Amino acid sequence: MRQLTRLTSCALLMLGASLTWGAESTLLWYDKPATDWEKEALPIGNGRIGAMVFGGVQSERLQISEKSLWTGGPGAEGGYDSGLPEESQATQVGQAGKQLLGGSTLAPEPLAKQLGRQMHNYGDYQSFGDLTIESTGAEGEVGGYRRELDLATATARVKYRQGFTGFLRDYFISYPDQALVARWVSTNAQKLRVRFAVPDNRTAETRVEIGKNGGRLVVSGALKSNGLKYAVALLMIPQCNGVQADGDAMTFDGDCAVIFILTARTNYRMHYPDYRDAGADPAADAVRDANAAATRQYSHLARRHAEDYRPLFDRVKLDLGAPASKLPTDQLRAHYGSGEAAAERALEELYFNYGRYLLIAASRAGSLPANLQGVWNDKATPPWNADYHVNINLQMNYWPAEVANLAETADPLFDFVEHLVAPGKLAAQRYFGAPGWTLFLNTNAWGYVGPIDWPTAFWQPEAAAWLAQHFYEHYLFSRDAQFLKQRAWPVMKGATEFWLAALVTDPRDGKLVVSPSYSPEHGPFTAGASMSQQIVADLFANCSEAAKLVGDKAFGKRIDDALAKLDRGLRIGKWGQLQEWKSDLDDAKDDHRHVSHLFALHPGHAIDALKDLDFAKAARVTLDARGDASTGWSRAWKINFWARLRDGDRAHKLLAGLLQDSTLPNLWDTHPPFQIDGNFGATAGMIEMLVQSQNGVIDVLPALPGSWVQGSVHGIRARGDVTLDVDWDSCGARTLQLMPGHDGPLTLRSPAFAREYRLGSGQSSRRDAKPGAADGTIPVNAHKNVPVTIERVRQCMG
Ligand code: FUC
Repeated sequence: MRQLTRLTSCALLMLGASLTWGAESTLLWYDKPATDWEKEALPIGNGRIGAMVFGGVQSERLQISEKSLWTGGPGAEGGYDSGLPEESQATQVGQAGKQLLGGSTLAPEPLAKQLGRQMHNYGDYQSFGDLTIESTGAEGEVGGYRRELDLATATARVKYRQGFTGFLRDYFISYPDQALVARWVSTNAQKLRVRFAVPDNRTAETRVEIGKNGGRLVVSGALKSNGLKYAVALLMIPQCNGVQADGDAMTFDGDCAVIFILTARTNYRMHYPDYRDAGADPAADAVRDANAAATRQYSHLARRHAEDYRPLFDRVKLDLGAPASKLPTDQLRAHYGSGEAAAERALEELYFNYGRYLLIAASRAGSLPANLQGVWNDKATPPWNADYHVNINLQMNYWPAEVANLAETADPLFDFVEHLVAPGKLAAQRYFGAPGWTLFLNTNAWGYVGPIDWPTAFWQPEAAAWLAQHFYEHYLFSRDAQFLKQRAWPVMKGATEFWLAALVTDPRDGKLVVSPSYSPEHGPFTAGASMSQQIVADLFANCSEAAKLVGDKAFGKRIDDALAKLDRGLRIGKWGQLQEWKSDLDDAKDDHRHVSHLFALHPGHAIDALKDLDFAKAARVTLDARGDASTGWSRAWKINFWARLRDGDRAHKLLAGLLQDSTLPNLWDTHPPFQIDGNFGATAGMIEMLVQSQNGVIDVLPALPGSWVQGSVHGIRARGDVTLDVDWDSCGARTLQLMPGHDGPLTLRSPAFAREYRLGSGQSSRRDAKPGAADGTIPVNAHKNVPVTIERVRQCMG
């Protein structure tokens, strides 16, 4: 820990304001400290632990979160039932379903009264507390202030001068060491006081111990709500002597760098129904983590963090040709839309990189998935409990995972969904008398699977089917047969078993429909709303393919029989729109944010814009009617829709709207309030503009906007276990490189390769000219790990 000498720190600081650690496209920076948690503070995280860094001068605040610290659930006074009634509701659900068959509608309120349930001990995601470090050593004017979030190294930094003293502070949260690490360096003596404050909804005991290498502060206790135990351990390790205890705080007065290590643990376990790790002692666990981290020097901790993070982040690179901008990020964002192309491209690159950064920071193996706020929360009662909404939001969080080459970040989602199957089976039984599993609108850290009582949203039994899509998509991208058999298949089969039993025959046309069915947050209740049918069709189609792959013929036959009778939820209505309901009820003046009846376009793929021309046209009519302005996640979804419709300029217009109207100065998406799904949905949408692969063809630059005149993207994943690099100019794709992970045929497509292209494979630089198809389709016989290069022959005249 004693590596960084005064001299080095001095040298670093003398480089002053001109020192830039990262490229513009991977650097958020500001010229003043944050005062607003939601809009200004900067997020760092390792999936399980999150921190918001304010960058204060005299008083630094790091607000800490840990994914499993939830109130409610088992242990809460009055008990917990996962949202499930003791008595079966299957008869009532069946009757409501029958009532709707034939085309009637029902208002949501009476059904919510009958089938909805008040959330009981649902709980809220909690703040872990606030680390405050006061620095009183220096006096005089503050100058050269800069606060950064370096996405390339996942490190937040603060630097400034005060009087004649320079300060430099670094913060990162290490996944391999499960610890927040901070380093405070100054060119003169530092006088610091550090404490950790927890909210008052928990018991708290603070212990401060001073040892020969520094001080240790441990705060531990239990949530009053449910007895969940928590602990935070903070080590203060200066490179020289000088730590003292001061009540519940530690102080330091000395002339050297100071390292802080903060760890956090609870006794939560993601396991239905107990959700407790009986053997865990969070205080001992947090101290163990901290002591283990402290055996390494700061430079070693930083290297281990970089070695873990960089291989994930560096897999993808987007270059939109933006020169470096001189503007701080908040100004860059505020200027967006003023017509300065270079600055706009710069923000787009940065926003794209930020989405990938946020996913790595909010979702790593071994903890809960990214919730509505990722891993960051400063409130006791956050909006929507900072939970897992499963009628779009949780799914959207994971849209970039596969395409942005970050499949590992979906691990927590898979673990979480697998653990929902057990309570989800009870939900299927109690509400439908059906086998398999399901859940409704929302869930929490405690496996909540019942409906709530919010009339316009509570009924969403398609959630399990929608979540199952992520498992099959993971197989399509990875072609990992073991994952398919061992993890995807049980989840998919269970979700399918539920719908095989729960679908009913519609007397209007003899088709199988969902009833009661409720188009998300936008009813009325009907039989066979389009979204319900499209999600079930997507599940059945995936499950039918998977049945062949895992060799479950009997089940495959049952699915195929049902698929033949299933209403696919695709109809064109009287004003040319894609219908939201089976009856033509759509109002052309309606601008509701949910456009769930376009599920078949994205994230489903039943509508192929090049083949299903009528449905694609109807989807356009619907999107035009709904308009572009909306809440954050809704705009993000629309980027994906327009990309799938192959309209790059319109997709870009949506992205521009999101950046202008639904993005905060720290580049977080705002609904409002802050909701992280929009960041992830837009990142995925930008990739959909560049590469698509959902219909058996790897489509290169399917929705390139005119404003992305030239650029390149590296490391994008396509279905079939393929990694792609593309670069383009104003005439479209120029070179395409692909690295297949499996042997077998692939089909690529780009109009730039129409009629003639050059193809080379392996390490050879020879590229043979080939006659191409009129539509730019290219068949490739891929060999595992043998790169393929395709080049445009036609010269670009500008
Ligand atoms: C869905 C949306 C809301 C909000 C909530 C968290 O219910 O309809 O707009 O995003 O999730």
